[in-house]
Amino acid sequence: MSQENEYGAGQIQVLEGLEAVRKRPAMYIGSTDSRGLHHLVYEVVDNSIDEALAGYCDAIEVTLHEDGSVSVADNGRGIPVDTHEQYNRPAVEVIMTVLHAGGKFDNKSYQVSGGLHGVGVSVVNALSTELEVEIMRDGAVWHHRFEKGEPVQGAFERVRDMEPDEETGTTITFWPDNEIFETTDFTFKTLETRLRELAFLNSGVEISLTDERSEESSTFMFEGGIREFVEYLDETKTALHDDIIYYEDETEGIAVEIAMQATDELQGSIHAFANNINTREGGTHLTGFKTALTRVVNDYANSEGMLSDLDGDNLRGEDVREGLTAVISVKHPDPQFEGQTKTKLGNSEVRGIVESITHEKLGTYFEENPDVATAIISKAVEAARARKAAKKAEELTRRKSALESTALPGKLADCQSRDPSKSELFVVEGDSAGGSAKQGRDREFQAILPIKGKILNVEKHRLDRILENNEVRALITAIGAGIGDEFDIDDARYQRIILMTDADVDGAHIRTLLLTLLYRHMRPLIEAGYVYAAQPPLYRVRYRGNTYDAMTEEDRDRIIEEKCNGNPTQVQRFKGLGEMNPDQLWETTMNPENRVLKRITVEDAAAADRMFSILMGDAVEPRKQFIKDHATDAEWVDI
Ligand code: 0RA
Repeated sequence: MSQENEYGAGQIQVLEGLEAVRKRPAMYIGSTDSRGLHHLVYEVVDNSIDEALAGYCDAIEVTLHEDGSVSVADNGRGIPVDTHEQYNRPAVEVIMTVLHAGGKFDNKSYQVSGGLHGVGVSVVNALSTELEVEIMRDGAVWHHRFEKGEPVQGAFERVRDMEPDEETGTTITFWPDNEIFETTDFTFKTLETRLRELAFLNSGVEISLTDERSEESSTFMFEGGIREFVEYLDETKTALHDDIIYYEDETEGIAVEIAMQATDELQGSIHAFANNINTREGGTHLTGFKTALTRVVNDYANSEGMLSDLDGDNLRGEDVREGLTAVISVKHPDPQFEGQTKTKLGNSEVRGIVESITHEKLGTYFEENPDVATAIISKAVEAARARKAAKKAEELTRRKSALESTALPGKLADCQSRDPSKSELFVVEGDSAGGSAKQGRDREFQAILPIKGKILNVEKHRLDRILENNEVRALITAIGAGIGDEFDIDDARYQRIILMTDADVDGAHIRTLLLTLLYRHMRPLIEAGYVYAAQPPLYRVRYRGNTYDAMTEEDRDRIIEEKCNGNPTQVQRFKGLGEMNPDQLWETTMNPENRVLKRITVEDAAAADRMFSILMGDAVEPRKQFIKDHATDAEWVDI
């Protein structure tokens, strides 16, 4: 084959590849909503993180520009600019246009790009109207430019010599294509959370984020790595020991790092990562850790005779993990991701490796720090006692409800449908709103459960106490899928659970209490996307026989301006759901044709855990601060 033919074939392959990405973007980046949009940034940052893991880069700067573009700059070696033999084009052009080309250039031991949706920067390029790259390497500054993934003819150039004191590196700037993405508006907080996490997971790398639109900025650099991650997660909690337990090891090219701390909380939170990817579905690293943790704690407790109160029983894993905050991070040369969302680590060898490292290092730690071991075990024994008491209480409730003619709570106005996929449960604050909702609903598929007053704060009580609360019990029975370890989502009687609370501070508080209960004890409902917040309007504007509902003050003002020429006939403010008559409630908030529901998602489990601990825990100052920080943007209902 002649040189020319080869070039032609390569060119065609590139164009076909880019076209495939633009035709089916979701296949490459998961989705084209806000989540997919933010993935573009993560994809580019992952390439810089790879440079850092290879030991050549220690600073990454992400900038959101006013014109909607984002740049990611690093001080790595710079993307190669020499001519790629096979393609007869600059290597940077190949990396930017050929799917999965990035990793093939360099034999890296761990590569994070190429992970979850890790498809390489070429995908970001294909999904951008424009992409510019500036490279400092081989003594010069180089530029190249692309449009919708295709190189702009003549745009590759050597701009100037590098100054003697200039650092090598790469800056990639891209403009996401608004014909592909539903939104191209980046959210500072979303990026900040992920970049902070990356900084924890890759100690010593400085990662900064600057938003030129709002002049917000953050810089993260953690010498202590995941130790500082645990400190951060436990910031508002009371720890049972000062030092963070930490160990690391490398076996057969697989690096394992674990940090943990026991707290007096009732909730534990273990966050497992593989090659910087949050493995929400767990996997072999998590299993190995849990197995060894339970064994080490029981071995120590037995040898010290600390389990005499448990009628000869051993501690269960869940007892030991109560109040435990842990971060597990493994880096693997060839990670296998499985599960529904590809966030479960599948490599079978990892289980034994994590298990034996934990067994050895944690065992030694306990021998050397008997005070810490004793604190952790006392807490676990307490948890085991409560677990046994809860079991008894639950059996009692079950027996009781079996005796009653109907197991469903009396306050529930159930729907007629028995098809969970069509059925909705409105959990409504207060009896008066509950009454309106019962009258206004479509009883075919909408059930109403009124909840009175503030429900129990489940963040502060164990399951035995939680089950004593009538409001909580009514909700559990109405949903019908059990609670805690016994929870089975297949038994859920509704696939939409809609929290309908007033649009005021009390309403937000009740919603948060309900969300805490769902998040802590029925989390699969949230993960399956079954949980929603209703969005009742705040204002009703009338003008010349028409009515318009507004969700916010800005909405109201816009309507007055645009629909009423600045002169509304009447503006009504709804103070609470109870003020709406049944028809209004149906029309504005319940009727599937008109209503706006907000699906509750758990974007980031670590952030959600922290949020619930802060919002529902004992420490007052951080809560005040949190609410002050988030009061205006209502985004915290999003978990
Ligand atoms: C391929 C090979 C080499 C570096 C890179 C790619 C690279 C890619 C990106 C993307 C963003 N920042 C980056 N930095 C480096 C290694 C080249 C060598 O051996 O010098």
